[in-house]
Amino acid sequence: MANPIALITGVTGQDGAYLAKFLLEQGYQVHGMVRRSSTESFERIADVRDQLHLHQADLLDQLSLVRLIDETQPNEVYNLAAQSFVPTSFEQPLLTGEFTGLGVTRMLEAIRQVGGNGIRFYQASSSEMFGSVREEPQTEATPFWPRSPYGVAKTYGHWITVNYRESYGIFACSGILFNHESPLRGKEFVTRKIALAAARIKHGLQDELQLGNLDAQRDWGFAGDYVKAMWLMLQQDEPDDYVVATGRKHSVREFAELAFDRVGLDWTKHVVVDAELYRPADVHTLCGDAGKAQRVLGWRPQVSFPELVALMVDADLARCQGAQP
Ligand code: NDP
Ligand code: GDR
Repeated sequence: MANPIALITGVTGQDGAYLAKFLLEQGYQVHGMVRRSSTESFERIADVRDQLHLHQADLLDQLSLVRLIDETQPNEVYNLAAQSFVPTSFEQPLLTGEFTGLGVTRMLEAIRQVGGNGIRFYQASSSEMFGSVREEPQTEATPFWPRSPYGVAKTYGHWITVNYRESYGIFACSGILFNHESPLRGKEFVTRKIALAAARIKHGLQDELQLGNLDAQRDWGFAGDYVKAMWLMLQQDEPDDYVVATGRKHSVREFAELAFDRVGLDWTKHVVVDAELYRPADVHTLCGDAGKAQRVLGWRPQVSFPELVALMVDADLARCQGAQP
């Protein structure tokens, strides 16, 4: 039998890189969608780039998506591309709505027009949809109350995925993933920001780390574990929606304490709270119940919170070796 074909949008991002590597290991022919840029952003996939088929297209351009599906004829589409940084969504709410919300409809329409019902579709939904949480822990049945333009756009993306499944019989799944991190996480997200700062301070490259809301709590897992859940969703007999989480929450303060401990420093001597980094409306606490993913998919997270912090700090310590101030 020919190798299955997967198409990943957002292949240059954190999850795209982990998923591409995982699918290559499973024997897939992997296609990645990249948008045109004056400088390439392929660092995260540099080690597998020669095994990937990269195509230019953009979530804003319907015709480019139709052409992409037509050219690649995928068995599975993983829609990971999005404007994914919550603070930017307050600065650019319309663009976020276009990429993160309407972009999902454009992908689904391209699949419907070109691929018929044979293509399996994964939508990268988010715990940010729970926002001002109605219950704890959050499950697939917990009502949404998003607290940012990003969360609102993801909620639209979630429901349009459900709607295309119900209306057109597309095998479409929505993975409601809680925060997941790794050494490949973007530097603006709080975990990577802390890990990198701890490493840089240890190496004498900086002295201070400015953070916003230290009391915010998140259910943080490892991205390498979470991409396996995406794939498992598309291997089932029926499409469905799943929460993917560890079931444990920790505060930003705890993350900072552990990260600085890892390099033998006292976090209170280096972290400074900057009110500018507070969000107009923040999500104060998130904690997911992945019981359904465990029961149906047989999925469980493998990396614990302390292991995740250590993994990230150690990677940044190695990157900082020999760096100039
Ligand atoms: P990243 O921000 O690391 O990656 C986002 C990707 O989307 C990049 O490859 C980016 O390309 C691409 N992209 C953005 N806009 C467009 C566009 N208009 N056309 C084509 N590509 C575009 O995100 P993550 O890997 O962390 O997350 C993957 C997905 O999962 C996102 O949708 C995110 O919202 C969602 N999610 C993430 C969670 C997490 O904790 N990481 C949790 C829940 C959901 P470029 O390199 O050119 O910028
Ligand atoms: P989040 O992740 O908004 O949950 O979205 P982020 O790491 O940006 O923030 C988590 C929490 O930390 C608080 N915080 C800070 N955040 C940042 N970025 N920088 C700071 O200096 C800082 N100080 C405190 C924030 O207020 C917030 O409460 C991520 C993204 O990956 C989304 O795409 C994804 O959908 C969700 O996770 C699940």
